[in-house]
Amino acid sequence: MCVKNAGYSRYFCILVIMKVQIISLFPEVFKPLFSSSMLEKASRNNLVSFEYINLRDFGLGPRKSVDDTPYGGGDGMVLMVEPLTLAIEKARDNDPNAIVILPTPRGRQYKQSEAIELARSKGLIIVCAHYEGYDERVTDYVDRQYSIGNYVLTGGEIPAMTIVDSVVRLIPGVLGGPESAANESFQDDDQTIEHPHYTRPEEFRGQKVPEVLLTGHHQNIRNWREDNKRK
Ligand code: 6GU
Repeated sequence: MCVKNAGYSRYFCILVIMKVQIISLFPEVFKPLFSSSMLEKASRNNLVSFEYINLRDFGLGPRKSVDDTPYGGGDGMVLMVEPLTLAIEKARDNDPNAIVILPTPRGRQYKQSEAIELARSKGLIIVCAHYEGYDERVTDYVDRQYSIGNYVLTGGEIPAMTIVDSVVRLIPGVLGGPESAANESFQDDDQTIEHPHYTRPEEFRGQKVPEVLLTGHHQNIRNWREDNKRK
């Protein structure tokens, strides 16, 4: 990206690279998504890089254990604080200014406004917890905790993918045209949903494309699009 330096009539060109480090016991699940479509193109163009840290590498003892039974009793296993913290510290050593994110149903609701804010960062570290949960003491080593909705998933991988996708597409140069990111859903206030879209054919099984979109009348089309946002 090239920016004009205020006061000097010069342009400075900077390579915009966002480094995304994912801490997970299942790093392989990310590869199909991150090596397809928009995300693949973004990494090919050096707009983003993906790196994986396997939590197992920080497991304790000869069996590389990462979890243990919960204090106080109950079902399931809890990810131990030490392997999680060591993995986060390793990722922070690689990128000291990165924002550390823990996807968790206990976090605050993830919204487009957060995606916009995260897209300004040069580095993200996403910690995918699993099993019944994680030792709460790890939260001292993270900057943000986000939930992606009011339901429970088995692990942080799908929320991590959601966050990465929503952020990377906002990095300048990732989307098609200059207006793509500006016009779209949720842009202003986490509320507004973009208007519906149509392409060829004009008629499919009796369903017609709204007449106004075929007229070429730009003001009427703008009005129709404005009226057909979901608010
Ligand atoms: Cl971020 N994690 C898990 N495990 N479940 C969730 C979630 C996160 N957000 C909604 N449900």
